[in-house]
Amino acid sequence: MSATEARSAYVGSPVKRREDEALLTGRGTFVDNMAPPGTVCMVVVRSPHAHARVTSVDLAAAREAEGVVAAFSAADLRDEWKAPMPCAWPVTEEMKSPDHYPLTDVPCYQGDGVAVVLAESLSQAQDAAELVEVDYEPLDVVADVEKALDEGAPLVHRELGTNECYVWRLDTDATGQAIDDAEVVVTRSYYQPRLIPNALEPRAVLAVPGTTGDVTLYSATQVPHILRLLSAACLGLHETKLRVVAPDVGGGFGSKLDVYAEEFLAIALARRLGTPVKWTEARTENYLATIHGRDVVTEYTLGATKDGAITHCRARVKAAMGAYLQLVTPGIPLLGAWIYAGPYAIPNYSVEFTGVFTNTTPTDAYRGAGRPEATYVIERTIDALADELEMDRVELRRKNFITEFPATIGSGLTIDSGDYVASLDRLLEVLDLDSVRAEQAKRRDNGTVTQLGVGFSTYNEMCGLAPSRILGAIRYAAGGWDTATIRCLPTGSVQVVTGTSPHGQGHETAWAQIVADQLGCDMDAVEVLHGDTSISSIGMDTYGSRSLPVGGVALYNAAAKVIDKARQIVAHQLEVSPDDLDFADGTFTVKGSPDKEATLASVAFGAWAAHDLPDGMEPGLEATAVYDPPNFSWPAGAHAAVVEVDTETGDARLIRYVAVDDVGTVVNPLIVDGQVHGGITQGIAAALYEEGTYDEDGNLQTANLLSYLAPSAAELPSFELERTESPSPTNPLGVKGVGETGTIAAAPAVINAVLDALSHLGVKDIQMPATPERVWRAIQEAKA
Ligand code: MCN
Repeated sequence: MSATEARSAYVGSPVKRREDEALLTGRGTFVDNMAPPGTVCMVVVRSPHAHARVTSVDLAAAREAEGVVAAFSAADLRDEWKAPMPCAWPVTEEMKSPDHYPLTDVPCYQGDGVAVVLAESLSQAQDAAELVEVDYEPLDVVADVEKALDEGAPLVHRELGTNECYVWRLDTDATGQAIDDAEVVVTRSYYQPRLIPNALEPRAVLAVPGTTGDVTLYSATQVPHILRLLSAACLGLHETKLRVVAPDVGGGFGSKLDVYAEEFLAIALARRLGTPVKWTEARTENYLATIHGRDVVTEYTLGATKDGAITHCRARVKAAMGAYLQLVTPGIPLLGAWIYAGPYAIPNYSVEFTGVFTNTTPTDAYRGAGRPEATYVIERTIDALADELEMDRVELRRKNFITEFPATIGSGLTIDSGDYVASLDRLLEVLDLDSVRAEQAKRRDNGTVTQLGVGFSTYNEMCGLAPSRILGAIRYAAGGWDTATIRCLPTGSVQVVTGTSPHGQGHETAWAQIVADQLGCDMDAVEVLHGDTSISSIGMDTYGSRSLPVGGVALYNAAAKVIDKARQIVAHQLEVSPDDLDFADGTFTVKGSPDKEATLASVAFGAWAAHDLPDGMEPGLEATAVYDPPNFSWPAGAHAAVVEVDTETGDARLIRYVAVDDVGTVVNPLIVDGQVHGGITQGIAAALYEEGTYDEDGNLQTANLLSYLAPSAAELPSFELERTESPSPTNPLGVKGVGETGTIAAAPAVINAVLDALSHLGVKDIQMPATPERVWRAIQEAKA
């Protein structure tokens, strides 16, 4: 065992999350619970119109109301903004990007902010906001992603002259020759509806002004580092004058990977008024003014030989941007752009994305971001191709799997490792497909009202965002590295500072597992600090299932540096060569003289006291590592859903869900299971329940939890989870990300199962979510 190899006492063990006791006993620290003296509450007055020109804002009555401290219109605050709200991913040079400010006098979606009111209490601010009189001149609206591209459609931003934001292509078959030559071609169109993230804790911000023009911003954010950088730029502040703290954050699922108007407003107004300013989102505001996901139309084609070798895939994607470009809006569809061939060896590859403005809430990252969109169309179309070829759906998948790794795929990237056949085999074993098919056949023969269906989804994905040079090549403004510092304190305790920013993923536990194994100490001795830019001053935060494959590897490398420095110190003190030292379980021993030893804790004390260090060595036992991954992380797996469909009412119920995932080496199986549970649930939600809809006037029809059906545990069976393990050769931990796998895989498995249950009735397509009404209509149409 080399000095830096983990001894695997904690890594791989289902250690309970150290975060949970405080959270489960109500002792978490959430932004809305904070109330420094003098805090005033902010309420944003939002446009009821999806598109309008504000002709006047009368704040007089609001300003007179009890408890009101101040009220401002967009015009009042214009000088606060030194730059528009940022979009960090201009995906093409020609991309159209409208100016976007925290308040506007031309609201472009329902919920766009037009004024703010600040009062001593929240209820006073809410009451006063009702007194703000805004006159609107309504403008024409387009809320539908396809209609927005029609000739003569209303323009979301007249000054841009078009609703087309960008067109982006990746084409290895520009002539379409492979499709022309294919013996069998299947083309299908799909709409993947708008999804509205529902974090347990809504967004919340508290800006506290300091005495030197500085501000501390507490925010329920996934990205304190990015938030500090971009707020400073937008407000014209030195970055050093802004401290951003993400305390306990109750989930985000991508929606808090953003910088929002309310964050900029709170900072600007705290500075202006000299008092802390707090804003907490109401649930309906969450629906209106926090980013949404998906809203994508895709035409997808597979070309194959008659015996089922897939030769070509082609995707034409129209993706709604909503009314503005938030932090990474235009790049989200592209996050799937390299995996439209899925886990299959398809040589010819062609994808084209059109970003489209509509008068709707901006879209951005929502769990899976771009990859669920790709997996859905591939896995639906694979089933259609199998039917066309009269081949078994599972066997068509198996026949086309990539089997040799590393594998350079049609889109040009290289998948580091995997064993897709192993995951599928294990799935079939756990599922016991023969008995499911036997029960299905029995019900079909009997004409039972409740029919049975089984659906598959074999997927791979790219996460672990990301190699910086690739991000640069695709025009993303930042890098994809991350950082960690490990500080051995003189008492033998260990402080870890990470650039990641957990908001439900359990990094405090998993990071302590990794470090304790490497340094050979007790997990309880390891403290993990994060989410405060004054403690962790640089970092790239948490999203894109990157924290373990990037931040966790930085941690591993920092621990290796600490051990190296300690080795130099021990070698000096024991008067041996560093190469003569072994390190295991936190102790250095001299090869051949096991009685000569030094513990890492004693070295930490010696390095702190600094009485006897090698010449020129700095005191202290501490190291920082910055890790830029050489490749993405490539998890994969095979999922199956079994559903019962009531053919009279259209009610589709999931009765089994089996998932076999391969996320490389697993640090904490308990956390990984939890991540997969949550991810699958969000995929099932898209398949059967959730859909954000607008009417033609751009009114959000699903603006609360009564009309937007987020499922609970009661709607779901117990998931049957299994794993195969293909360690990643690109990082020393062998890990791949897991945060999004379930969401990426689940939706097509469920819809394929619903269609399988009804295939004997002639039903070939049902749009997500497969609500009872949609299923019932599909059955009636097939009968007609
Ligand atoms: N892990 C592990 N072994 C692996 C892979 C991961 O033990 N081989 C553990 C990690 O140590 C970490 C957790 O699983 O504790 C997730 O790791 P990773 O896949 O690196 O993902 P991130 O930590 O970067 O989290 C982001 C990811 C994303 S993109 C979304 S969206 C999402 C998700 O995590 N949002 C979540 N999971 C969420 N979970 C909660 N509770 N709340 C959210 O908002």
